[in-house]
Amino acid sequence: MAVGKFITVEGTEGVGKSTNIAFIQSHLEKQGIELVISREPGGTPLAEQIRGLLLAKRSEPFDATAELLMVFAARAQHLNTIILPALNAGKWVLCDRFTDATYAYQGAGRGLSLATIATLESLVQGDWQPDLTVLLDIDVETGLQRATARAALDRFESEKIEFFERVRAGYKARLNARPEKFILIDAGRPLRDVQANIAIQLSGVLASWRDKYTVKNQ
Ligand code: Z5A
Repeated sequence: MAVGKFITVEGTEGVGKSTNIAFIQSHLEKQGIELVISREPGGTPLAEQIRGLLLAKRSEPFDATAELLMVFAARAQHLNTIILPALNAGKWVLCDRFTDATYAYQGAGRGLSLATIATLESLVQGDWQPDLTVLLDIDVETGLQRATARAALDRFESEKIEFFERVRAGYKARLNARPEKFILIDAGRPLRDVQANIAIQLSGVLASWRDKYTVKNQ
């Protein structure tokens, strides 16, 4: 049986990942693709507990290396108990954030060594990578306005604007290093335009994969 595809969705705060994951899910399911939706950090009960620790505001300063190790601990659990079994069963996995977020937040945002991140990535994933990453891009101020209007801010969302500028630049660096892996979407536009753009670009990628993926009842 063909293994499924692994698609990730990335971007800075308030960029509309949750909203557009629902749209991508509907787009893929209409093609008969069996899909697992998940997220990072999280995706399993244990990894969701780590997520809770990572996102909670606390008085004790959070050491950046401890944060990095917890992100990868959650990822190892998620990858080996949810993502890889689903892909090996021929399902596709659509995931809200993955390792590009670590390069952007812990690398560019916190200033941790990219070489250290690459070492942990290799430990957890080997050379395995997502098949496609949908990068939603928005200017930081607009994104933060959306996030603030939506709900109370968590520990990451409470960072200063300079942090999110570095994160955004970190994502752009990932895109520039491997553009063939990404779809870049201007997420600052009205939702209808954003989703029309996603549909066009995603359809192009699906067409290029057409003879290689598994659909229900095949
Ligand atoms: N993190 C990390 O540091 N390192 C890692 O390796 C990983 C993660 C994997 C939790 O992630 C945190 O973990 C994250 C980085 C860190 N930082 N934070 N915070 P998360 O992905 O769960 O958290 P999030 O960024 O807050 O994601 P979210 O909840 O999915 O929010 P969103 O992307 O902004 O999506 P949204 O809720 O769909 O959109 C926000 C609002 O904007 C909402 O009211 C929408 O209705 C609205 N919206 C969406 N699109 C539009 C358009 N086009 N126009 C107008 N309004 C819109």
